[in-house]
Amino acid sequence: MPAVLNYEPFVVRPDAGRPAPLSAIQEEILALKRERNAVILAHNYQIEPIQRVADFVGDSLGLAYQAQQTEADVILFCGVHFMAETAKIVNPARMVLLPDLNAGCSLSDSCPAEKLAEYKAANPGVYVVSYINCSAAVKALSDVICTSGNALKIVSRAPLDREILFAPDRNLGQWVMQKTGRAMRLWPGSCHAHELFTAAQIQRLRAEFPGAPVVAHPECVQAVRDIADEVCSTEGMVKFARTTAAREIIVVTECGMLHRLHREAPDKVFIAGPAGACPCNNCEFMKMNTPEKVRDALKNLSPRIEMPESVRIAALAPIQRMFDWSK
Ligand code: CIZ
Repeated sequence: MPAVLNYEPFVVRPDAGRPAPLSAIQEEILALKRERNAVILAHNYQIEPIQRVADFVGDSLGLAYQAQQTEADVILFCGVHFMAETAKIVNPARMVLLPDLNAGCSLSDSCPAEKLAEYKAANPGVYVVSYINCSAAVKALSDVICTSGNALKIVSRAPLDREILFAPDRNLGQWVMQKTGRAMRLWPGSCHAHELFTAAQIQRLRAEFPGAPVVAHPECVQAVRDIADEVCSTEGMVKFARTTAAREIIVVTECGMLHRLHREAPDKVFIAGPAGACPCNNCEFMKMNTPEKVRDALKNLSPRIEMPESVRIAALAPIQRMFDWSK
């Protein structure tokens, strides 16, 4: 294994002056947004041109709150399918659009609802804590939902007399067990993008940027989490970047996050964790949303997120419990 980097690192540096003017397509999106009385909610992992036209950029929890509270007629959700579904679950009166219905999630796919139903039937009494990265049908089978930002709090509040099944991310679940001391059964799922980070590559990057703290997402494998200076959700990363005395920060999560961090802490230097020989670890599902598809979704009011009302109502209960326990 080479002792030096085998790629040119992706680095976002402070830039002087004003941001570049909006492109024609971005202007078109903003005009359509007004015409449709739409709100654009974008996840931290979206590409920069989409983040720039969004009304709110955040993590799943922040986006779910925004979706619940909005009075706009249309929610244009720039993220992946389970996130747009969550918006529909919490605010069914709104039309929810997702620019590309194929924007899925490997974590969500690793836990099909039928398999979870079988598991529950074989293990009666198990208390199901599901990471928000799962389908509406899986949420409907869960007792409570959590995000990476509130997982420690949610698991700490789960009934002590029940055995917990944590689904679907085994890495996040393992981190929660380590931090809370609460034993849990872990569903064998993972995020294909976060599992690409390796401790060896992060160490090489650290040697290149001495003094830069490593901030890693809890969906990373334990070897990566173990060498990180901070393990936290994407919103935790924003807080860390704003408050750390360090000027350079190595960011070990999906690459879109660097754009959000750059806006929130413009005086800092952000270095992306690599995926193999690629300097930036992109989730191909998150990147399916493009400005063209965002514009077309607003123009055509399609593709829409719909689900049977029985599933929506069953999925709302564990989300509402998460909201209540997060206060
Ligand atoms: O919860 C989310 O939005 C994800 C996928 C990551 C994070 O930590 O914000």
